Amino acid sequence: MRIEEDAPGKRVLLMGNHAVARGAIEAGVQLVSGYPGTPSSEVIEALSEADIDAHVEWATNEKVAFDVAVGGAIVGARSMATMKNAGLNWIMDMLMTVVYGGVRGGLVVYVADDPGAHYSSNEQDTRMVAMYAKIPCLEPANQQEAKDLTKMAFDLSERLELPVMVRSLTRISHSSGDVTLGEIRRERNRLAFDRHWKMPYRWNVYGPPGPVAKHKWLFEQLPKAKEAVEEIGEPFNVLELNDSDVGVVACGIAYGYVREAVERLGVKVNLLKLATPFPLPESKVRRLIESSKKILVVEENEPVVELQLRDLAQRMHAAVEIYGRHKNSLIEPYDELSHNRVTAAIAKLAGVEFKPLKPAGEALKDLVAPRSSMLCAGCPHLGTYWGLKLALARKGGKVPIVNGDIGCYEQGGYGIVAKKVEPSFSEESRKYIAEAPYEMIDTNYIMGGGFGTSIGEFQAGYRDGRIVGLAGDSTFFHADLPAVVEAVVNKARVLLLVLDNRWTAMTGHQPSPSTGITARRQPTNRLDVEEVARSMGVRFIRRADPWDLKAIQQAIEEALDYLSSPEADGPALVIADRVCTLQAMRLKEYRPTRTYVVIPDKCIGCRLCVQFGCPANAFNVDTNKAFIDQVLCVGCGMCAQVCPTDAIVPKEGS
Ligand SMILES: Cc1ncc(C[n+]2csc(CCOP(=O)(O)OP(=O)(O)O)c2C)c(N)n1
Repeated sequence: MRIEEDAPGKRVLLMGNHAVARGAIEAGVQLVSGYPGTPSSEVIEALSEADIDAHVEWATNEKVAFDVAVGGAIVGARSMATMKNAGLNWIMDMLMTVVYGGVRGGLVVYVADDPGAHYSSNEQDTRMVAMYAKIPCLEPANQQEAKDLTKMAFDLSERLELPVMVRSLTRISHSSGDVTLGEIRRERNRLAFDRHWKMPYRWNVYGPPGPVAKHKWLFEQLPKAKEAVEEIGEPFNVLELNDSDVGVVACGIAYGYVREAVERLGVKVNLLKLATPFPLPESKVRRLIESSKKILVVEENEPVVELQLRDLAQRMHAAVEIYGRHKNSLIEPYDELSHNRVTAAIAKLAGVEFKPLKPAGEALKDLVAPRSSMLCAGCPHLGTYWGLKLALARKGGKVPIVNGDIGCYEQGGYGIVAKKVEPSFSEESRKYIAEAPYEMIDTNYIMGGGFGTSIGEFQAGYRDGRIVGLAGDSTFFHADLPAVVEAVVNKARVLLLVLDNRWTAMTGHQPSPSTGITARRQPTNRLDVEEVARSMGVRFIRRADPWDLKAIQQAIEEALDYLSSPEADGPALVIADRVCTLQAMRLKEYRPTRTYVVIPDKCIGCRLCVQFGCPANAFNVDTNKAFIDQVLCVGCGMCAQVCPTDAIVPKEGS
C-alpha cells in the first residue's frame, strides 16, 4: 500500500511510525522536518517517499528541525517536527518560548520515547516537557490512535494556536497494527505573514507587550486546552465505571497491559483509558476519583498523570488512595511496563493472587546463542579503532582518555570481549589496556558530548594521557560545530577524530550533510568535514582511509605529535574517511570482488584477528586456528593487515 493512498475506510497493517506519517498526510501537512533517531525515524522516511504536496526534509539536528517547523507554522503552514526522546532536549529553547504567543498553522511535535532504553541513552519522559511548556500532549494506545491522534493534533493546534505534542513509544512506533484509513484533507492552509496577527508583535516575544504578557496569554490558553480535551471522548478517553472500589488509569500503551491484566485476573475495576496525559480530561478523572477508594495509575516512565491526579484529588478533598510509580509505588519508576509488572500491581491492589508468566524470551534463552551487537564486517570504524589503539599505545601517554559519542562507533564502548572489570577506587589515573575496538571508549553520554568533554578534561588540566574526542559525520554537523569553535578559540590541545562514513548509519542510513542527497533522495550540496573544520580555524587536519590501518594510525600519531609541539595552539582533527561499507554495498558503490581466508599452517593462534573485532573473523578452539566466515567477509583486507604472520590472504580464485 502507498502511504498516501486515497482510500478512506480501507483497513491496512501499519507500523506505528507509518501510521503517524499517514495521520499527518490525512491532516494535509505542508512541511515536515526532523532529525533521525530511533524509534522515530520512519515517519520522515515514509513521508519522503510519499507523493504529497509537502516539503519533507532531514534537518541538521532537532533544534533546526523544530525551528524550521515553527517558521512554517508562523506563515500558516501545517507543520510537523519529528524526533526521538533525546532530540526533544535540543528543542527546549524554542519550545519554551514559542508557546508565548503560539502559532498560526497547526504545529505538531512528534516525539518517540523509549522506555526500557532499547535504543537510547536514557528513559526520559517527554510528556513532562509538554506539561512544562503547557502544551497539550496526545498519547496513542495503538497504531490506529497513532494515526488518528496525529491528525487530530493539527486541528487542536490550530484551535488553541499552540504547538501540540504527540508522544509515542518504541512499542507503538516500531510495531504494526490494524489501521483504518481516513479522509485526506486536500485543502492547504493559505500562507500569510501578518505581523500583528490577533496580538501585537505576535511573532516577536520581546515585542510589546513583551514576554510576561505573552506568558499570561499562554495561561489563558490553558482553560481552552482543558475544554478541548474534555471533548475528546471515545475511543481515546473512555471511562468505564464498573461498581468497584478499585480504579485504574491507563495512559496510552498502558491500556493494552491493563486490559489484559484485568481479564487474566478476572477482577472488576473502574477503568479510565487516557489518550491525553496533559491536560487531563478533568470531569472523567473526577468521576473516577468519586467512584473509587483506591486508584492505580499505569503509565510509561514518569508519574505525569499520577501527579496531576494527586493534585486533583487533593483539590477535591477526596479520601482516595493513589498508587502508581511515584508514591505508593506498585510499579518501580524505571524500566518498561510489562504484562507481569502491570498484572502484579493490579492484583496487589485488588487483593487477588497472581502468578507471573514466564517472559517469552526466557523460554528461548536456551535455544539462542548469546550474542551482542557488533560493528559490521568491513566497517571502517573497526580500522579507525585499530589505528587509534596502536597510536595511543605508542603516543597516548599513561592513561589516555577516549571520549566517545553516539553512532555506530559507540559500540567501541560496549565492552564486548572485554575483560571482567571490577569497580576501582584509585586516586591515580588508571585503566586497563584496551585490546579490542569494543573496549576503546572511556566516556559516552549523548550526541555531541565527546568533543566538549574532551575540551573540559584538557582545560581542567588533565595531563596523565592524551585526550581524544570522537564524532561521526552526522554527529559532527548535528552537535559538534560549536565545540570545534570552542576548542579553537580557547586553545584546547585535544585530538578530534571524525569518523566520516558519509551517512547517519546507526539510525538506518539517513543522509547526513556529508552525503550530498536530500531526504527525498535528490542530489544536493555536500559539506566536507575538512573544509568546514578548516574554515573554523582548525590548523592541523589529516585525512586517512581507515581500511588502510597504517595510514590511519600514522595520521593519528602525527596529530598527537602536533598537539605536543610548541606550534600547537588548538585542536588537531583527523578524518577517518571511508563510506559506510554496508551502504556502499547496498548502493553498489562497492562490490566485493574477493574474500579472505586463513592459511592454517601459517596461523599461530594469536587471535589478533579476532581481537580486531570484525564479525567475519572467528576462531576454532579445537584446532587453535582462526578462520574467516566466507558469507560475512566483504574483502576489505583489514584483518590481513592485522595478522603478524601473513596467514590471512585473498582466497584464490575469488
Ligand atoms: C539528540 C539525539 N538525536 C538523535 C539521536 C539518534 N542517533 C543515534 S546515533 C546518531 C547519528 C549517527 O550518525 P553518525 O554520527 O554519522 O555515526 P554513524 O552511525 O554513521 O557511525 C543519531 C542521529 C540521538 N541519540 N540523540
